[in-house]
Formats: sequence, structure tokens, C-alpha cells
Amino acid sequence: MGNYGTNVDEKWQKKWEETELYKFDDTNLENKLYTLEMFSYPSGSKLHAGHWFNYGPVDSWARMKRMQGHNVFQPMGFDAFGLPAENFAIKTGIHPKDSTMKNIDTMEKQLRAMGAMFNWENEVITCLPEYYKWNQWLFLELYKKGLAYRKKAPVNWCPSCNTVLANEQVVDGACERCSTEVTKKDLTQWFLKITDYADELLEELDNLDWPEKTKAMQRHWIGKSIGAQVTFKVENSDLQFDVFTTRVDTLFGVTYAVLAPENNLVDSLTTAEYKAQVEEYKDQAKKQSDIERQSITREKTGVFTGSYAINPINGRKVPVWVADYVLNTYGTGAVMAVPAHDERDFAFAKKYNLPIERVIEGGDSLPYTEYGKMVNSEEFNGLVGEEGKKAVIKKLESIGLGAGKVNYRLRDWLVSRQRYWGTPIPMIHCEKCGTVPVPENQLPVELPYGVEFSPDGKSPLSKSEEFINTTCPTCGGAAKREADTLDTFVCSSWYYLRYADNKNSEKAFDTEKINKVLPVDMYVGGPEHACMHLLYARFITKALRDMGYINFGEPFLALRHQGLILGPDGQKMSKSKGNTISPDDYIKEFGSDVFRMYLMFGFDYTEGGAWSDDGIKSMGRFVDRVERILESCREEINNPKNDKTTLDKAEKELNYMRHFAIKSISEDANKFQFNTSIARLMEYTNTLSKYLTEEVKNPSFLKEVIIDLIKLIAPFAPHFAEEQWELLGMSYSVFNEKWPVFDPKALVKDEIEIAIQVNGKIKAKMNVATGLSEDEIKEAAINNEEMKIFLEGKEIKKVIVVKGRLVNIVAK
Ligand code: ANZ
Ligand code: ZN
Repeated sequence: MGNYGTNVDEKWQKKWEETELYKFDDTNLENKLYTLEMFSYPSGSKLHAGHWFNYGPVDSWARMKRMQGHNVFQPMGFDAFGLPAENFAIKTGIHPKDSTMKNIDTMEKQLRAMGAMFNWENEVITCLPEYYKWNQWLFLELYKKGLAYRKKAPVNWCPSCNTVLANEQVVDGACERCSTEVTKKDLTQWFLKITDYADELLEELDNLDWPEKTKAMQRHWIGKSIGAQVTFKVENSDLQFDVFTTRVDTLFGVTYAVLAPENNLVDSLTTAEYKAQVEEYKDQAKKQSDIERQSITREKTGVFTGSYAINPINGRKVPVWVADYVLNTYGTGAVMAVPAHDERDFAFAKKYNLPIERVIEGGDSLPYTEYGKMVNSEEFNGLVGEEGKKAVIKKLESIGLGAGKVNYRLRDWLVSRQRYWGTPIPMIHCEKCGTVPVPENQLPVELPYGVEFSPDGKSPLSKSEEFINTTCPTCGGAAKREADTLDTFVCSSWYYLRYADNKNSEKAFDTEKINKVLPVDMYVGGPEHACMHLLYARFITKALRDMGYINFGEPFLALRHQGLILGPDGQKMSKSKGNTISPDDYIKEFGSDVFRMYLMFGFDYTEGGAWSDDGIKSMGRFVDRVERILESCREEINNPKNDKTTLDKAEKELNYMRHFAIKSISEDANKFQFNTSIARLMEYTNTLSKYLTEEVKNPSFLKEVIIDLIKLIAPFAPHFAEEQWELLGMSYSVFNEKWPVFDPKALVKDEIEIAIQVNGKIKAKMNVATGLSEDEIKEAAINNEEMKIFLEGKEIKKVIVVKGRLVNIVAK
């Protein structure tokens, strides 16, 4: 090991802090660059290599940007509410607040040891009242705008843990904690009306610099579907129901209709004869998850209701069934079944012997699910696809039994949780006045500390007398507080706004300030957040814009996802599997820069991979080598033996490599290609080291070369570079220096190698000056020494020059 190590880390971390080197200058926002990493969840386990892989390279990117003239804002904070702390408390008796604050303390220390340019003065911790007060404010604003509402809805229920589970906590239909099969329970819940923004959330994806895959996932999740709504009247009854279809061109092929088991009409439609079997079927369906129910391969089941419906286009009578492959939460909770042209309907019809009738031409066998000419469809025969749909819709409209309709898969966001460790929902229930919002001047509604939160199916806050009992803000009578807490994704849907004005005690944030610092220019985090956090944040931003609090509608202009660093066994790192890689020991041995560089060099940033420390020693040696080289150069620079000012051959070569490195690193690191950036640094170092084996004739050139080397290495090895910069006698700090700019002239090599062919076969190679004309190249080729043998006694017929590559001499 060289001099470089943790003592150097500490020295510079201290100096950076003392001199407030990275303090964000919010008075000069023209070149602001808001660089954001998804904030951390303060878990009991310490930071592992994966966290470093997220934060370290992004910090390197931001450091380069800073040197390129950007005013970087890179805040950090903690997503501090949530289930894990509560479950930990249930297991150990340690209060979630105590464990969380202790974890934050540890993680802050670890994050500081990374030596990133975090703006700690802008820190946000979501479980503290100074943050969740504004989370409550946000909820009330949404409520005022009609974007927060309460309704009864079926939710996931674990009968063993006695609690509601979020969708994300249901794994393959079972509770993630105890593996008990999850059932549905009807509960009155708070929702946020994200569906109001479905169209805009979809449209604006096109303008974002985000990974295509993530955009595709959001598009799919929003699931805009253009189709039609068709009304089926029930035979011998006043009842009717609507179906949603994307294939109204198949309307003549409907041979039965299906209601979801939960559809409100099921009971009134079911005839006495079929009551028992329908009831049994409904009970059965409650146990299945939506995912299972939609599976194409799963065996279809269903029961007949005893009723018939009338197809509005031809008056045909079709049986109405109940089947769980129809979801009550999508479209109208009812479908028209066209077995000839739909996979699921086909399987169902086969199983229950229902008729299958072709109405679209094409394909050898059924079901045929593509578009084609309409057949067996009376006056519509011969129409194809959109034109057929339009015609059928027109007809339905004229008889008042249908219309075009756009449908979304996106559902409103269920935000209430029957849990303790979260933001209390600022609502009051009064028997006289109903549900009343807590007045803003009474915020925050504080989360009480002493609460019994072992799970028994009731919201823990409902059991706290001091919390739950209050007075109604409207009538002054006795009333009860809302006992549910907010989903933690509400906290994370706007934390990036609060960072920019985190000490504001009057408002959530100051509009003018936010409009200047935001939107986030570069956001980096895991791809698993595609359809939750990243969608929620976009929605909240749009809602706040429409309320006039901000003037932009997209929070994150650019987005990148880091890959996952897996344990050495190729599995996801987890404490229970004992395969986590802690950075601490590596940092102690190699220093934080080597660890950071190794992660950048050893793994593709968006791919990640299984941890192996095979190469970390050689990364350590690389840094040592750079250090030794720089040390030897200092000699040459301070006591020059020569004073030549022109560049000879070796110097030109080094100069070429220098500018090549500047160009490639600037381009690659900008694209988050850190591994190739570091490879270029290594090449640069090698060429320099080769150059130094001979006597240095031009010391001022050498000085330029090493100044650029230190600058180029600075974003990747910040402590090391700062130390070397100082040793070179330069003034603090290298991060206030300008990033080098490459000189295109230096990248033009003065000689190039050209192949000489005789009759199309390569015979020799020659070096020619780059500036030569075609005729000069021809002549050089013909007169080349080695050619004499091949051309002897032959007559040259033609000479062809492919510029910069080869000369072909045609001779007989
Ligand atoms: C008749 C039909 C004929 C259909 C055909 C398809 C092909 P997307 O694209 O996802 O919007 N559907 C409608 N509501 C449903 C529900 N609640 N549960 C399950 N399936 C439902 O899909 C729309 C299609 O999915 C609709 O078009 C409907 O089946 C079915 F040859 O109607 B189709
Ligand atoms: Zn009241």
C-alpha cells in the first residue's frame, strides 16, 4: 500500500466539510443540476455494497458535472416510516422510532464515509413531525381538490397476521410474512385519485429521458384501452348490464355473457334454481388473487345464472354466466364472450359446451384473435378492424345501446394502512358532521409514542385513547380521529420538493424557490419502483402544479436505474441469507476511492452482477501505481533537467492518449459507462508510465499531462485526487477546477497505416502522412521497396485508392 488510505479519506472529508466545498449555491441557479438518488430506507442492517453501487458512481457523475461548470445539488435523506421497523418492534419490543433514529445515525456515518458531495444541510427524515406535518398538509390539499376520497373496497387480508396487506406484500397470493393464503375483506379506505391523470401520465412519458423499459412498464400499468361499451338487456326483466370490449367488431359472435362473481347484479340475475351453486362459486372466488384469475393457462371455471341477455345488435338471446376470469375491478365487471376470437372465451366455451361461431375471416383454426374481414355479421360483412368497429358503434349509438369508450387499467391509489408507523391521516369523524378535515393550523397531528401496536386486525391508533378522542372542528362536539396511517409511498411522492426548502416552517416549500431548483435533472434508483413510486411522484407533481404550488408537471427529467449487486452466491443480498457484502472492511483496507472505483470498473452500471472481490486488489495496485508515477513526475517537474518546448514522437503519442482519454471519459461517464471510463484512465496511465522510462525533455508538457490526469481521476477517486493535487502544489480544491477539454487536433494522428494490395491481395503495409493526396499515395505505394518484388516484369493497369485504408494495384 502507498500513502493513500483511510487517513487521506478522513483528512479530505473533514476539509470539504469545514470549507463547505459542496454547499449548494441557491442564489445562482442558471447552471443548477439537481442530482438525486432515491433516498434510503433506514433498515437495521448496515449499508451494503449495493448501496455504494447506487450512490458512489452517481456522485462521480455529479463531480464531473460540477467540474464542467454545473452547480450541483445532491441532497440525501431517509424514507423513515414503514412496516419493517414496526415488525422489528413487534419481534423485539424496541420502539420503531428508537430503532429508526438509531439506524439513521449509523447510516449517516456510513454515507459520510463514502465522501460523496451530499448536501446534508438539506436532509429530510420523513418520520419527524417537521416533515409529516407537510405530508398531512398535502393530503388535505388533495382532499380539498377532490383528489382524496373514502370508499369501501375489497383489500388484501391476512387471517393469520390479522391485518390488511398492501398489494406489494402479497406474494403469489400469500402473505409475505407468514405465507398464509390472503383473502379479500371489504373495508372503508382512503384513495387518491391518480386516475384523473391517467391520460397525462401516459402522454408525457414520451418527453422523458427515461429507460425505455420503465416507460413501457408505466404505459402497460396505465393500460389505456380504446374500445366500446355495449348494453345487454336481461330477458324478461328490467335489468341490464354494460360490457367493455376492445373488439366490438366481433359483436355478432357473442354466444354468452359473463359477470364477475363480485358484480352487484349477480344476485338479482341468478334464478332460484341456480342460487346455491352461484353462492358457492362466489365464496370460492374470494380466495383467488387477481393475478391467478387472469392467468391464461389456469383452468377456467364458472357457473350459469339461469338468466339470458339480449345482444343489442341482432336481438339474439345468450346465457349469462358467472366466472372468475372476469375481474370486477376492470371495465364494467362484465364481458361479452366471443369464443371464436378470444383465447379465454374459447377455453371456457369448450369446457362448458357453449357455441363457438366465427365472425372474423382468417387463420386456419379457432380461436383466431387477429383482425380480418367481418363475416356472418349482416350489413357489416366485409368491413375490417377500425372501420368495422366504427360502423358497429355508430349503429349501437343510434339505438342507444352502446358507445365508444376508453378504459384504463390504472386504479386509484389506496393509501390507508391499518398500521402504526406512518403519517396519521389528518381527518376527524364526527357523528353529526361526518368526515371533517383537521384545520391546517392544528397540524401536525402527532403520532403518539406509547401505542400498543401488536397486530390484531384493528388500527393500532384506534386503541390509543389520548389519540383517538378529540373534538369536531366544525361543531365542537366529541369526535374521533381517523386511526389509519398513510402509505409510506405518500411520503416519497414529494420528498424531492422538500429537500430544496427543508427548513421552511411556514409552508411545505416556497413556490418561487422550488420552481428554480426543480425539476430533478438526474434521478437514479432501482428499476423496481417503475409502477409505484415513479408513477405516484409524477401524479403528485401534476396535482401540485394544478393547485398552483409549482409550475412544472414532471418531477424527474432524466432517470437511470442501477443494476443489482448480488451476493457472492448470485442471490440478492440479505441479512438472513448471510451473503451481504459490507463495504466497511474494504474501505478500511483500501480506502473508499478504491472500493468505489472497483464497483465502477467491475460491474456494468445498469447490469450489476454477483459480487466477487477478485479484482479489488488490482484496483488498489492501480491507484498505488498512479501515486508512484505522480510522485516520480513531481521530481521531473520541480527540478527539470531539460527545457525543450516542442513535442517529439513519444510526447505526441502521450498527448494523443491524453486527449483521447479526455474525450472518451467525458462521453462515457456522461452515459453512466463508468467501466470504460476507468479503462481509459488505465490506458492513459500506461502510456504515461512508458513515456517516463526515457528522459523527460519537455517538463512543462509533462506538467500539463499530469494536471489533466489528476483532474480526470478526480470524480472517480475524489480523496486521492485531492491529495495528489495538493502534493503537486496546486491550490485547493481540484473540484473547483475546470474539467479538461480535448483538442481535436491532438487526436489527428500524423501518420496512418495503409495496406498495399496487388490484384486484391494484401502484400505489404506502409505508413503515410495523413495529409497526402490520392496521387501522392499512389506514387508512394508503387515506389514502396517491398512492392518491387511483386511488380517486377508486370505492367500496372490501374491503381485504386481507398482513402485511409488501402491501395490496390492491378497489374499483369
Ligand atoms: C369481447 C372480445 C372479443 C374481447 C374478442 C376480446 C377479443 P384490454 O385490452 O385489457 O382492455 N374484458 C373486458 N372487461 C374485462 C374484465 N373485467 N375482466 C376480464 N376481461 C375483461 O382487454 C379488453 C378485453 O378484455 C375486452 O374485449 C373483453 O374481452 C375483456 F375477440 O370483449 B373483449
Ligand atoms: Zn361535528
